[in-house]
Amino acid sequence: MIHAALPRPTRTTCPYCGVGCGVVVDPDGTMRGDAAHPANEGRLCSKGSALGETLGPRGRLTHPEIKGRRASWDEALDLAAAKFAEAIRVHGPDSVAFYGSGQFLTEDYYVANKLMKGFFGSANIDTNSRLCMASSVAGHVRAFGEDVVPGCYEDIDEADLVVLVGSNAAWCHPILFRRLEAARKKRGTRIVVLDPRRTASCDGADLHLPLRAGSDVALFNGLLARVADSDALDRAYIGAHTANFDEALAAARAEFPTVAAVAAETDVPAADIEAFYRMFVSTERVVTLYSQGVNQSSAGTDKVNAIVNCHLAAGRVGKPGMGPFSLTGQPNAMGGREVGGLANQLAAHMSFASPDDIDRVRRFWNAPNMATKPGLKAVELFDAMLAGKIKAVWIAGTNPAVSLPRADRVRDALRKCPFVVVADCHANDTLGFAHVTLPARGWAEKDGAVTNSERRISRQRAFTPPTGEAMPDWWMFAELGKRMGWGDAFGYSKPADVFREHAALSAFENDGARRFDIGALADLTDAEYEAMEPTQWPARKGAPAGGRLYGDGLFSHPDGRARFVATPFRAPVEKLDAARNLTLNTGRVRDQWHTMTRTGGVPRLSTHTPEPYLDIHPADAARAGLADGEFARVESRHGATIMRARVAGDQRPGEVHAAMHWSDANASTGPVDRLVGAATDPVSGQPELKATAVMVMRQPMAWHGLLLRREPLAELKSDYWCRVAIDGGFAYPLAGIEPLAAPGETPDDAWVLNKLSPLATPDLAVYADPARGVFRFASFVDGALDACLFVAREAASVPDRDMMAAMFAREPPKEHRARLLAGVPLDGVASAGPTICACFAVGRVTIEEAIASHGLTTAAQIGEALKAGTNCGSCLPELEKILRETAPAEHRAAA
Ligand SMILES: Nc1nc2c(c(=O)[nH]1)N[C@H]1C(S)=C(S)[C@@H](COP(=O)(O)OP(=O)(O)OC[C@H]3O[C@@H](n4cnc5c(=O)[nH]c(N)nc54)[C@H](O)[C@@H]3O)O[C@H]1N2
Ligand SMILES: Nc1nc2c(c(=O)[nH]1)N[C@H]1C(S)=C(S)[C@@H](COP(=O)(O)OP(=O)(O)OC[C@H]3O[C@@H](n4cnc5c(=O)[nH]c(N)nc54)[C@H](O)[C@@H]3O)O[C@H]1N2
Ligand code: SF4
Ligand SMILES: [Mo]
Repeated sequence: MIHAALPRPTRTTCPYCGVGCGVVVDPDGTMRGDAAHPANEGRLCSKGSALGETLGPRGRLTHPEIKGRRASWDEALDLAAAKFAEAIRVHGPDSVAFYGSGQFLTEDYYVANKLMKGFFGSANIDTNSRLCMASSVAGHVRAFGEDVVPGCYEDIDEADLVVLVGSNAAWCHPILFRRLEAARKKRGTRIVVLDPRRTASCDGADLHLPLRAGSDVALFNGLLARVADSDALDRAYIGAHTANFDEALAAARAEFPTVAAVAAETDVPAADIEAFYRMFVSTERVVTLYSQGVNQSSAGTDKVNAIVNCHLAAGRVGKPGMGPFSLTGQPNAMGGREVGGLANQLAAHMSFASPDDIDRVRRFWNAPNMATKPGLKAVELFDAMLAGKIKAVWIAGTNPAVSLPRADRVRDALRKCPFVVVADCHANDTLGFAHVTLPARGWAEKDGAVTNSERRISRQRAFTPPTGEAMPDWWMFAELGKRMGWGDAFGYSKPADVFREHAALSAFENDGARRFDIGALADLTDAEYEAMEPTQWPARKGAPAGGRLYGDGLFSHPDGRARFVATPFRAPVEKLDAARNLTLNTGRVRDQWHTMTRTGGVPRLSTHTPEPYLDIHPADAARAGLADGEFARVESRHGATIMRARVAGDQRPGEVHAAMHWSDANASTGPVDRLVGAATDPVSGQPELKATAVMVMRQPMAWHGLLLRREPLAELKSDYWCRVAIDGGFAYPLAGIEPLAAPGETPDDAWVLNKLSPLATPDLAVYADPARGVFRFASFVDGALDACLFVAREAASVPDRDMMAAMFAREPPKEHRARLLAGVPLDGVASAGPTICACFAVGRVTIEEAIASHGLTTAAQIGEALKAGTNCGSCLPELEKILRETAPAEHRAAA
């Protein structure tokens, strides 16, 4: 455990999802939810609870490097300044770019945006928010005239119906989902989930519509027509506060005159659609929560507007318990939008579409080279790089070699770029393409501000000394600016300096036209900034801060009216054909964060979903001849990989799903984005990450294996491998396509060892049964187990991973080698099965045994018996599911 360097508890904010939970770090390093933070009132989810285990030196970058050689900060930054200056001088400002992140703090983001747009003279700064929030931003601007989320978290507490669209909040926004569950208990809030997959968020929902990928617009167009035909239609509101209703309704009706037409497009039974429409129409307090199933689509902006249209038609925006509510992904996705950190935004909710706005920002910054037009959006940016048009790029806080679609093409682009700077805390796949690498301070080391999904600004506060020579991103960008000759504009000495300027810009010549106004924070003293409590915007000088927006029906468009937008239905861009007959959907698992640079090494977060699975419906699996646990070769137009199949009815037939988390650093599968297509939404530029046409074939394997080691390996000579963090080391499930020996020959242990060669130790115990093709090795250092390897022709002859991991954790002495090689558990070691409760490390087998032996029937009883589910509650949906699945038949019939 890392000890905090401060004598008092530090109040900070969780660096993962957009819920934005407050965290308290005690001087002894223990962490707990901040009871005084309005987002979480003391709770943390499984990832938040394991934050302490993500800290430490493993994998951290400690000093700047130039082409792999250690360099000083001065040397590295001078080189970067010279290269950016030269590119701008020779090729113009649009030949350089920044690619940043919603995991920047607001101060990092502000300085980067100011440098690019005000001083370089280009708007080529884009961020991973293009892959995340861009469609919501564009939808808000179209409908409201400004990128504003009207509601607050209290609306979830006060709603009678919550519609989750393309959101697996149970796993991705767990603490908010807890609030929804609490509302359900308290006021009977009903829940409808619209998601092609049956996810953990469906457990306990009143209705799940497993709609065809990409068909949301059809469903909401149908709903608009239904609202128009019902008492829910608010004619007075539409007349007083909106425009374009008739056009939008006519377009919706023309395409989807009947529920049957909607059913045909969405592939959901008409009766279920009817049920959803009835609930929506008859419930005034409706919140529609949406996330990446909406945004990451070639029709993402239309999906947002189709949803907003329905809320506007019923006059349900910005009022208690009602409204469209876009959930932000990253901890500071919202802060990035405040500073205007996307290529098509200006700053502080101002727009390139307005010459007055451009001039206003120019004057405020005293900018010598103000950009006057939008820059390249992420997918276009990397295309331009591949075309040789980008001469220098600075990448920070994101891992595009893994997270951008068509990842191989992105890697080609990076290879082609003459000068690449990567600033990161950890080694990652993108780092391999850098000419200059810069060590960034991480969460525990860094001060600044983040804004969550409900517009609440919270302080992130440092509580440990920096690792090595690591520095914060705002400092790096400011140093770059200074070295390029703009010392006055970038003379910040601390985050508070940057924050005050950001707040002042938000209020600059802002007569109320821009709802984003935090002028009340522009004069904070350093001490006040240090002590700042979570503050919801707007926070205008002299006015009370926070609350809902647009409840008065006055929107940000110049005429004060919201806009209905006609949203003709468009299907996903990649079409299926005879070969590529399945749609690949991608997303997240409960306990991993993005490309796993932070969560991937934590045992407690690795057992819930240990491997990069391909989820597939039994009917599609049968067609491919695939059984559960076997391997599948998955091919798209952009790439191919081999994954382990997980066959389950949670998938829609015709659609498969894989997680976005794994990379070359931790699995042979590499990033799923190698397969994913890059069709973009025409308005937002957000890529369609959830609908790529793929073919899936069974991949026979000639052998299977399992390797356990104390230290991780960079690479393994095995057609399939992945790294699973376990207590005391790492486990690697393995499989190979080539037989262990040539036809007619018998394999031997030397061959096996030579091929995989991961056990370099003289003290080796070997068990070999060449005839059966079974080989087992255990290597010892100082008389204790250091590594072991099991290889066999048949998967069934490889011992169980969880059981072996439990054994490995005990560091068994050499006396036990016979049992080890036999794969027989040591006394008292049993597999607990996949981890369900990450907080108390309780496995599924343990839970099932407790249910059976004590006759448990509720999650609360499981909590009493095993503590499972009693801390963060992230696993409660899964506990309920296990209870249902293990309930005696007569109970199930009654339920
Ligand atoms: N555990 C965990 N939590 C996270 C993150 C993480 O890495 N790990 N990342 C954070 C970030 S940055 C983000 S952006 C959020 C994302 O949070 P979510 O958006 O909830 O997560 P995803 O799994 O990407 O996608 C959500 C759902 O969209 C569904 N979907 C796919 N296509 C469609 C469609 O056409 N229509 C509809 N209606 N649904 C569809 C998928 O099946 C999936 O269940 O999570 C945040 N929280
Ligand atoms: N197929 C598919 N692809 C997707 C998605 C999907 O659903 N499907 N989701 C998309 C979405 S919504 C998102 S948000 C992206 C996320 O994708 P990425 O942003 O690429 O993922 P991360 O792993 O969070 O990368 C963050 C990097 O920043 C580093 N880092 C952390 N803190 C700091 C800091 O303060 N400063 C610096 N300089 N570095 C830091 C981390 O070590 C890590 O290497 O992926 C997108 N890609
Ligand atoms: S819900 Fe979990 S991941 Fe999200 S901010 Fe809260 S503790 Fe962090
Ligand atoms: Mo995201």
